[in-house]
Amino acid sequence: MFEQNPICRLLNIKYPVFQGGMAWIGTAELASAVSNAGGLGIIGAGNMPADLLQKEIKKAKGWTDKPFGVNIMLRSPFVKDVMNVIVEERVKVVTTGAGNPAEYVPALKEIGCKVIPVVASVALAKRLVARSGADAVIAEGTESGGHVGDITTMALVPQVVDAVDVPVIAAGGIADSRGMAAAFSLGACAIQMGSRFVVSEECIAHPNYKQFVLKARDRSTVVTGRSTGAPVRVLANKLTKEFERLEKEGAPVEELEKLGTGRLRMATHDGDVEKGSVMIGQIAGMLNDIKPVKKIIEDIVNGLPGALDAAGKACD
Ligand code: TUI
Repeated sequence: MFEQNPICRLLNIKYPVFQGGMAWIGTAELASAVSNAGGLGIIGAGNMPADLLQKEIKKAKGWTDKPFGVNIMLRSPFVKDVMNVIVEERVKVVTTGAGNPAEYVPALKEIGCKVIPVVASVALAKRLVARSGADAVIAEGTESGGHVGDITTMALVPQVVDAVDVPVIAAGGIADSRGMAAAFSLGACAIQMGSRFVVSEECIAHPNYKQFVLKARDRSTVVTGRSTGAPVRVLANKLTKEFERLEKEGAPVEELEKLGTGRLRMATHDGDVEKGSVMIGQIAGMLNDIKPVKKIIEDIVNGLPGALDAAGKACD
């Protein structure tokens, strides 16, 4: 299985399954578990200072001999130093998020790093492939958790597939074999999942965070921060109510940004799921159990032929 898959061949991995590079919880623990299970684990640099990221990379190197990646959050104040650490550590795969990584691509390609930006639009996908030489792109729909664009996975993936000549990884709203089969039907050749890995045994998120995700239903998430230019999908709670009230009142961007500062860590590490920012995708409503990473990946991959058959049966 997957011997000819372009992403497995490009990255030398067993299964075409990426773990989304989540800030604060996409740690070496989770990334190495995903890589050891045959997927691509990704350390989420988020707003992490470069020295801390370097420690995570070294930990991951100690825990897996398989390829793993780092996600660079382009809005981070430390992005330049983070880039230097990535070059120094000779990281094999970099994904980027929350912006346009064009200026950083040449330095990464120089060290032989595969560069795979997350895109939320066809225009950026085209630009990054044609002008910057991105090796693949992750087309991420608005179903995702955290920072989001506004096009759904269903509409975005086939349009990106048609627009570029590199492999496309589908992300947003995928958490089981049916989602993987759908992504393949849309022309993607790999998937990226974040939410599913949050409720894994290896994810270091506080137990309150995981339980809040397990309780979520289909309509439990909201997107806040559209007015600040940084829309973020999170589980509705006291924080989002306060945010929405201020947004409606037309509060200045600085006030809204101040309200959001430090809130992700408050949820992921302190376990305050009412005042913290509980980033998660719309598929959270389907997540009902905490499993080891290896089991998550194997269940999805083993269920894929059945899911593809089921789709075929609709044509009988
Ligand atoms: O990056 C993510 N998800 C994230 S980053 C994050 S940390 C954060 N916290 C508060 C505010 C902002 C970030 C939490 N979750 N996903 C990848 C992603 N990238 N989704 C959408 C985009 C994106 C959006 C616009 C990528 C490029 C883009 O282009 C802008 C441009 O310049 O054309």
